[in-house]
Amino acid sequence: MTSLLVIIVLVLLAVALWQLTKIFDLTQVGSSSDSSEVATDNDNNIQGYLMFGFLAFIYIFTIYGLFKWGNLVLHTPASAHGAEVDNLMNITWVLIFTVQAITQVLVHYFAFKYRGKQGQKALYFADNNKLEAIWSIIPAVVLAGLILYGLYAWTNIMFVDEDEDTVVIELYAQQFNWKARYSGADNVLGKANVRYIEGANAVGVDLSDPYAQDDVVVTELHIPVGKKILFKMRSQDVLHSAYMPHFRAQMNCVPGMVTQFAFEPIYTTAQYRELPFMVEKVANINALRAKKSAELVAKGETALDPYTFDYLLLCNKICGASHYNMQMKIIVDTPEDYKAWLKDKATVVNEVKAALAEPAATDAAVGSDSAAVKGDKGVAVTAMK
Ligand SMILES: [Cu+2]
Repeated sequence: MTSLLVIIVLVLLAVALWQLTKIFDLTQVGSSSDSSEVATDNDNNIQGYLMFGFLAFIYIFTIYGLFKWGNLVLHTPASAHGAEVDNLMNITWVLIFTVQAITQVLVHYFAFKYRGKQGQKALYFADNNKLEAIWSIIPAVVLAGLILYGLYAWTNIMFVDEDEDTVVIELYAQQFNWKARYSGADNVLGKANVRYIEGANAVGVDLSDPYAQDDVVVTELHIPVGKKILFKMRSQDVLHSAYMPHFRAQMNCVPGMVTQFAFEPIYTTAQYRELPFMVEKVANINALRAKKSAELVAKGETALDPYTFDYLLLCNKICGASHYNMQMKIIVDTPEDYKAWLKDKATVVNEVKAALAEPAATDAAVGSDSAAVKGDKGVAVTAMK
């Protein structure tokens, strides 16, 4: 509401200023001897020097931005292929900045040099093949190089060796949360379809599929360090995008199809927290939080918890009202911790059985006449085995 009012006030201010300039123009009619609308040499000189003013502004703002916000970019990549993505990104940045720095100087300098002068006419210049060849071939070669390198990097990153020992995990996107399904001891995900979603079977696993018997569904993603993880992505409703920035990984989740992305995490969560840049970053965040907490406590409110770093899986497609908060914590464990964590997780099949058994048990406890209901559920459980 406040922002709407601010916008209305700004628009009204702009209209008022516009009207004021019109009134000012009207008051000037007939008062000046020079009412010509043709620019004088003085006007042209002012415009010419303003070109340098604008050039200085964009350079100063760029340099200021780099110093002020440069530390907010993602730091050390946490996956094996991450360095390659960063390299491609850095090359692109260097190219963009170099070309931008040179062309902006040229554009503004020539705008100044050839500013209007009384009595000077523009030279008619049809074309120059040599010049056109230079400014077409150089960008074409540079861009082709960049694209070829990009394609090479992409193919490398997306390649998954079928024979390689990978951990297969499904990421399931729903408005507005993520679930992860582990493929169990057989390392094969059971079939799944949105039509099977019911009760405890939140991601629609086909419970009759032999491969689905050991599948486990969780809401916190654990992955082992130093092992390639093959993610299979599905979406229940709309387009989502599985984005794991620290691992330089992103892939769309499309309803009706399975997409995939594989990477190898190279730092456990504990190791990544200890990296000097992260220690510094977390200390900065906590210094800000401590300041804010002091203000809150002074007002009689609860203080903020200190921040600890965790890898995150985020949604990177605007998928609805709560898109901003669609995230899941990722924990990179040592292989031993990972095994220990996964060991005692209930399978989907068992969870569904337990959920079905629960109401029946409650019914029995209250002594209600629910034999028919219990019978139905009993059939359902048997059929599932
Ligand atoms: Cu989403």
